[in-house]
Amino acid sequence: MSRWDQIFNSIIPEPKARPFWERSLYCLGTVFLYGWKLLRLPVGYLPRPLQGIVKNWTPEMFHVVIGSWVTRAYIDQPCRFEGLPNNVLPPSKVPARHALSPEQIEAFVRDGFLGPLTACSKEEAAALAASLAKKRTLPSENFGFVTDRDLHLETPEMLELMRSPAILDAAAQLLGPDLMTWRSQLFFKLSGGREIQWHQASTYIVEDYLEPALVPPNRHRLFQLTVWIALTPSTLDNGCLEFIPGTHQEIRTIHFGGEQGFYKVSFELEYKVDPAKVIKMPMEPGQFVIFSERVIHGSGPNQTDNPRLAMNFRVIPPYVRVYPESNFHRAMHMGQAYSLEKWGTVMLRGSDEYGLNRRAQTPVIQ
Ligand SMILES: O=C(O)CCC(=O)C(=O)O
Repeated sequence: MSRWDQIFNSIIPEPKARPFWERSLYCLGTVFLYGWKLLRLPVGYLPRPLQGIVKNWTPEMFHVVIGSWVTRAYIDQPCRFEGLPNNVLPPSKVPARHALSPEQIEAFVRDGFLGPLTACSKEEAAALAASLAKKRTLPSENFGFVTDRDLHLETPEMLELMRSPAILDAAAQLLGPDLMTWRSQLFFKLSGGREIQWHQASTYIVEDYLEPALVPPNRHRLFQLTVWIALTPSTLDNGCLEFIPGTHQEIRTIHFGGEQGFYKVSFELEYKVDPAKVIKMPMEPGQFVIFSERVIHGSGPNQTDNPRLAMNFRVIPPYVRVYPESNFHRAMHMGQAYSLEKWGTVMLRGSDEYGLNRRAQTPVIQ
């Protein structure tokens, strides 16, 4: 990334409450960029980070930011849920022990999540938890700094679990037979660890408000699944995952500020939660849940003396482009920026007829 682009990248504001004068400047800038988009002026004249806004923000995204004088925004590129892809694998094509029942598939379409199911034994989960606990304290071989992101690219036993047939056969019945992963993350919530507030995502433009990490052919069809695996017991007291069923139908707005904060940024989802509708999902080590990242989800604080250790990974069909034309990805909520030089997707199941995405070159996974 050029120095010039870096400067523009750094002035894109992370979500938080701001004084009126600052919001006014950002509002004027946003009006300017929306005008550029409406007049269809060539984006090539703009610095690269600003090109991202003009190209990737939808009119609704501009309206909310400008109309609220930069106090609100969409949490991600707006979309509605139009159902599963056409090529999902029928249950008869996977071993009977991994076949989802019609009720399970219907529940996923209705609620946006499915689980818990079982991927591996408690002992296997505990062994992986122990090795990842060490690994996450060292600088990542791919990114060069300590991070919970994408450690599957350098941890064969993590990738082995991600390739477990129980997980991939279930995912294939919701997303189709050909599956790759583009990202993983550890969620190690230590004793006293904070809640993760309600959130949702779709193409992950929420991470830098410039470039979506994922570009599917149709944003409204399901094009990604999150698989979240418990590596230690995940309980009501230590902050198990929580979902609000049916909320994957649309992407909501946020307002900046708020008490809780979302990792290192500060916003609150504009959704009035009815506690009676919240589904809490305790899990045993080795169990997993599959969900659409669009369903509103979060987790409570860890009020126990033991850590709640978990990992997730994101699954896509190979027709979804990942980080197109980027060699750098900034996640403002993590306060981290990742060079994509050594990053790549990893095929998990089936084949890739499209060849749209770079494959990881890490020797460990060849
Ligand atoms: O592990 C958690 O508490 C939150 C996980 C999450 O938000 C996710 O997997 O998308």
